[in-house]
Amino acid sequence: MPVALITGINGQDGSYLAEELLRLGYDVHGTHRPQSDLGLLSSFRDQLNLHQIDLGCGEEIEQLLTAIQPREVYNLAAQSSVGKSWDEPVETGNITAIGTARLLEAIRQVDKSIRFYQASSSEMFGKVIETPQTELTPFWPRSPYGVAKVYGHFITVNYRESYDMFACSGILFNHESPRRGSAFVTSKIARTVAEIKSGSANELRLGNLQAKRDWGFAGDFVKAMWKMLQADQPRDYVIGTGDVHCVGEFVECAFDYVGLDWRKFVVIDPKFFRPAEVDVVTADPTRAKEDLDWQPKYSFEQIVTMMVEAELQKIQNAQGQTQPSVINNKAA
Ligand code: NAP
Ligand code: G4F
Repeated sequence: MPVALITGINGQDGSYLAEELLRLGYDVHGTHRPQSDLGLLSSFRDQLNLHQIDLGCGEEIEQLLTAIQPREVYNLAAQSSVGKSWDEPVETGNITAIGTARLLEAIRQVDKSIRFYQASSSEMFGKVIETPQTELTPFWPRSPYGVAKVYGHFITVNYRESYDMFACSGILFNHESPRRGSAFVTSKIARTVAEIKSGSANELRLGNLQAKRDWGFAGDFVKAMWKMLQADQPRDYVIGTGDVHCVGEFVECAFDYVGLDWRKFVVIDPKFFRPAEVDVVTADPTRAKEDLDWQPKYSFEQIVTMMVEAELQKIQNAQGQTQPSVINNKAA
C-alpha cells in the first residue's frame, strides 16, 4: 500500500485529494493545525491518519516523514486567501512561501526519493504578460499571496535542479466546489443566493464584478496532482479549463438558477476591492493534456449550479426537509 502525506488535508483540495487517494488504494496521512475545522473529512475520517503540524514552525515534519515513510507528499497547506494576504503579508510569507522550503528541506534530509507536489497558483501570473498562460509564461504577482507562491514555485524548481528530487509544481487556476472556503467569491455568491432564495438574506455585497477567472471543478483538478507524481519525469504543469468568465457572469448564472434577477440584490461595496487586482487569467493546459492525459470534465454552468444547489440543500437540511430544491446534484 503506497503511503501519501497531504499537508492541509482538511481544506477543499485536501479533502478531495484524500478521497481520490483512498480510492486508489493509498494509506493516506494528512496534516492539520490543532485548531482546524475537520468537517470536510467527517464522512471518511476513520480511514485517514491525521497529524497536527503547523507549517509555520514545522519542527515535527522530519520526525513525521521518518515515521511514516511516504512515497508522495502533496503540499496543499497555505494561507490561501489573496484578499487576506494584504492584511497578513508576513504570516502569508511564512506559511505559503517558507513553509514550502521547510517541507522540501525535511524531505531532502529524510529521503530524497519522496515525490513532492507543490500547490502553485495562477495568481503568480498576476498582471499577465501573455494570454493564454503556459508553463513558460513569466510571472508578475499582484498580491503578497502571489509573491509567496512564486517563492514556493521556484524553491520547488530549485530543489529539483539542485538535488535531483522528483519535485513538481502544479500551476492551478481557480477551482471551486461546494467545499470551497466561505471567503472566496464563488462560495460567497452561492451561499448568499441560496439565502436570498430562502428568505434569510436580502442583498449580496461584492467588490469587482469585472475580474475574469478560469474556473474549474476541484474534484477534477486533484486528479491532475496525482497524475503529475506518477509521470516518468518531474515537470511543472498548468492546470485550468481555458474557459474564462467574469465575476458578474457567475453572479448572473447563480441568480438565474434560482429564478431571480441579480440586479435587484447585488450591492457594490468598495471594501471588497483589492489594492491591486488580477484582471484576467486564462489557462493553456495543453502540456497536461498531452503528457498526463488530463482534462477537466465540469463546465462553468455545472460548477455554478452545483454550488448553489449544495447551499440550497444545506438550508433545507437545516430546516429538516430532505428533497433537493431545484435539481438533484450528484457531483459534490
Ligand atoms: P484551503 O481550503 O484554504 O486549504 C488550505 C489548507 O491550508 C487548510 O487545510 C488550512 O488549514 C491549511 N493551513 C493554513 N495555514 C496553515 C499553517 N500555518 N500550517 C498548516 N496548515 C495550514 O485551500 P484550497 O482551495 O484547498 O487550496 C489548496 C492549495 O492550493 C493552497 O495552497 C492554495 O493556495 C493552492 N491553490 C488553490 C487554488 C484554488 O483555486 N482553490 C488555486 C491555485 C492554488 P486550516 O483549516 O487550519 O486553516
Ligand atoms: O474568489 P477569490 O477570492 O479568488 P482569487 O483571488 O482568484 O484566488 C483564488 O484563486 C487563486 C488561483 O488563481 C488561488 F491561488 C487562491 O488561493 C484562491 O483560491 O476572488 C476572485 C475574484 C477577485 O478578482 C476578487 O477581486 O473575485 C473578486 N471579488 C469581487 N467581490 C471578490 C469579491 N472576491 C472575494 N473573495 N470576495 C468578494 O466579495
